[in-house]
Amino acid sequence: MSKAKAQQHPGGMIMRQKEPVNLEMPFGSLDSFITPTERFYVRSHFPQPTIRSSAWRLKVQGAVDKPLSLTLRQLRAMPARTATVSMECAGNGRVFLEPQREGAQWEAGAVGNAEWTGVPLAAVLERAGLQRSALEVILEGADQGEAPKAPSPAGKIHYARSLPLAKAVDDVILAYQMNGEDLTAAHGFPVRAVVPGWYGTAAVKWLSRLIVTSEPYHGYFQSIDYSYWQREGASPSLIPITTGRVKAQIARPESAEVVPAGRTYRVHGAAWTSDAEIAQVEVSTDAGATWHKARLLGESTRNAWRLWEYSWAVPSKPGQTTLMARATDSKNRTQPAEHDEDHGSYLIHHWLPVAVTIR
Ligand SMILES: Nc1nc2c(c(=O)[nH]1)N[C@H]1C(S)=C(S)[C@@H](COP(=O)(O)O)O[C@H]1N2
Ligand SMILES: [Mo]
Repeated sequence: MSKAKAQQHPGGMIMRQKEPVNLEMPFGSLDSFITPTERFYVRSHFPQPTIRSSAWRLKVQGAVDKPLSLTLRQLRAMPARTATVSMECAGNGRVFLEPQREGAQWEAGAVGNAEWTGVPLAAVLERAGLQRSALEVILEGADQGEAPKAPSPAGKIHYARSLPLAKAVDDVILAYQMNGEDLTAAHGFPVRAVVPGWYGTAAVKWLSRLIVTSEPYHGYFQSIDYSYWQREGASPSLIPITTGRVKAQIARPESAEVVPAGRTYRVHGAAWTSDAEIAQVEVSTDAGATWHKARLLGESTRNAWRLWEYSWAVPSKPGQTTLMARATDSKNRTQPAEHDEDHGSYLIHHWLPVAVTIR
């Protein structure tokens, strides 16, 4: 594992990249349903833009009757909604792939759960008046840079990502608060999108423009990057990463932890899925040979994670063993034993191993 290579950030976060700054939560430190903002992972592709709230505008353009240019004050004056929503980077867990893949070597901490407050995207679109041809809404961030992978467009591009209209008007929030405080610069000040049940890639930060299109959008961050192969019969088709996959992660014990022999150990972690409830979490303490039901904690909140625990009667005989967790949701979707190679270095939700020493 890349643990030794990774640097510790002053805030107790693991630094995956210095510029632009990319930070991972040490997942072993999970101890609350809501991830404190300073422990919420940061994933940024381009340098963080500096935005003065007085100068900021949200432009709404394209297939709308009335293009808008909203100030932050105008946006904040609209009826607000608050929702607790988990967000996972589609590359979370990449370090577990073999052979090793290009990209940030995330362990288990590119995921978090926060309370977001903002304006429903539907309300803003309604104010602009959608034209009948409207098909998708492109969310564009103020950050920009050169796209890293070929084929790439010439010059600098903004981070941008589209949503089908049905999702855009369903439950997407244009959030200006996270955990009851104004968004921090790293998490998208002054406004970001929150897209419940979808991977983080669609949750555009530093939102500056909404473009309603009548044609499908094939931007860099949903084609060259953040896409995967879906099999239609025998013919794979490249599609953008959208909805999250059911997944459980163990927070403790951590990889390489020494667990006391002959005692009870509280194995615990979190599990999440997309537009369904977590129905069950199981834990294996013998590398996937046998499974035991974990206890789900708290209440189920749609598109937020669910914490869980399992009391492990640790054998009295010293040795090595591997723990795994797997979740199943109310739509009967569960985690695969192996990573699906058609998903490349994304959508990593197979049974992740946690190797420990019993002593
Ligand atoms: N403008 C902009 N929005 C962005 C990104 C970005 O680089 N620029 N990264 C995306 C990705 S890949 C993820 S996983 C989430 C991470 O959000 P966070 O940094 O608040 O955790 O933001 C998304 N929104
Ligand atoms: Mo991401």
